[in-house]
Amino acid sequence: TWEYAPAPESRDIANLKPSYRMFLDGQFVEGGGEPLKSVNPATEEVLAEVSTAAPSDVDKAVKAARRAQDKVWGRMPGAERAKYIYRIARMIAERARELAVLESLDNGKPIRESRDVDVPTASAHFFYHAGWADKLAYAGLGPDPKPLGVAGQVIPWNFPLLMAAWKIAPALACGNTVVLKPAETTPLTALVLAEIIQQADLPPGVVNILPGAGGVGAELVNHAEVDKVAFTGSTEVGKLIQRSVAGTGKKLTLELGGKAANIVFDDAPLDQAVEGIVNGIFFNQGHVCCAGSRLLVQESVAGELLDKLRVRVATLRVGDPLDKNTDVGAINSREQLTRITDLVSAGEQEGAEKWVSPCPLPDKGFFVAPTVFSGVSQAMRIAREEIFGPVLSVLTFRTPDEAIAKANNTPYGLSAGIWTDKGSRILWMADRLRAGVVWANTFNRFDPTAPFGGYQESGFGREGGRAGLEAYLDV
Ligand code: TXE
Repeated sequence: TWEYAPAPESRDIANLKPSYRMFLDGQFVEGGGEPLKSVNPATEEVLAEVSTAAPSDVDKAVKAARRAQDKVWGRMPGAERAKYIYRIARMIAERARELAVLESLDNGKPIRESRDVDVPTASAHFFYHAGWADKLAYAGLGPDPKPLGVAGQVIPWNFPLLMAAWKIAPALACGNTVVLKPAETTPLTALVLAEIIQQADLPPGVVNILPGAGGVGAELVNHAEVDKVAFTGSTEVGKLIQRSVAGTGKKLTLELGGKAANIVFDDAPLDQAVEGIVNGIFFNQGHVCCAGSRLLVQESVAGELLDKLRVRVATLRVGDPLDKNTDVGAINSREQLTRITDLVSAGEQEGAEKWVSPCPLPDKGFFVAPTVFSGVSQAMRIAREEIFGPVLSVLTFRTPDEAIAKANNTPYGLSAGIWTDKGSRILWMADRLRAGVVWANTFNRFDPTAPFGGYQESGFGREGGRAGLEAYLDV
């Protein structure tokens, strides 16, 4: 047991307003849709009322983006665009504390993560792409690549500000304009980003941010004047979008779910591996598309590793996202909580052995204690389906070939991890793993210079790195 330290990060820092309006053609305006209430998942209290877009607002935003692309942004020299993008990057960094606290309030993630990962990485993404804006001739696509036009972008709730940065920064660097829809449960930091974009003096219409539920997303991706669709979210909705844009000539990139294998060999430094496993599945409450949700451990060290893992996981503190000592925050919504608990019940019914961290949980809010299932077989739902919560499924293997077969036995293919002392084995494994990202002796590392994206049902297209520019350019 332990005492919770009083939250040193006051929620006042978030500069929370009672209501937020959408950002359309350079102005904050009331949308024609039914306002939504953004809820703090750690307390279940309403944080703010947020205006949402009606279909006519989507149309206005796309038309504003079209005008801005044709007349201003698409004609501006790259070096000029870079100045605006650098300004956004700097302003995110200047307002880092405010953004971090607001993100933790709206999403439920621990302040340490929003402060050390989400916000700085969002800023880094703008810095990195600003550098590309005048160097697109070196993107590898030909000497004079052109922007695609208007990008319709739909993002999820697990990294609200960071996903907005991943989508907006490359689009702008390449000369496209943007209409972005944040997720309905986490619209607040995207709207502060809109404020930053307005204060950075971007020409009206270059970026438009329209909150709303899935219907607004559908309206946006199906708008005839959208040239490029970028989606991050569930595989189910990704497939829907893929069908709906088929035959339209729109370009599409999808970043969908995952069921990553984190593979530990008997020669791995086990204590270091334990830290990587914990980071792999409990970072951001497991609401991570590339989460290391399947631990594959070599049979000879499975017992020892599991003992160490349980001891470590039992020290994780679950609770107030604004407390700097918190390791695991709140589940983002009641719907997600239900999805997680349903899959945990399925794991029990299918006969896996469940171990739950004995940590105390707050009385209010949406929380799940870190859970580890051992004795998991490949056919079980907890080995096949994305749980998107702090729940780890442990399987074993004997040989590297068996590890590869089990790791690749999934319709997904976003990421994987390998823990071993042998460099040659890392390369041998990485070559055979069907995953867009393979981490070796580490996990969940993100950098704007590295392309990120999936194989198979995890989607297609890359975000970040030079490869990411392809999603927003044509020759
Ligand atoms: O996702 P949705 P949900 C997975 C994760 C989670 C499950 C469901 O397993 O448990 O998906 O989450 C918008 N046209 N991931 O229901 O619905 C929606 O408004 C256009 C993994 O929250 O896909 C939101 O902005 N847009 C994932 C966004 O899509 C539509 C992250 C994502 O919501 C739409 C999130 C439609 N028809 C969930 N319907 C990852 N890869 O990281 C909804 N949306």
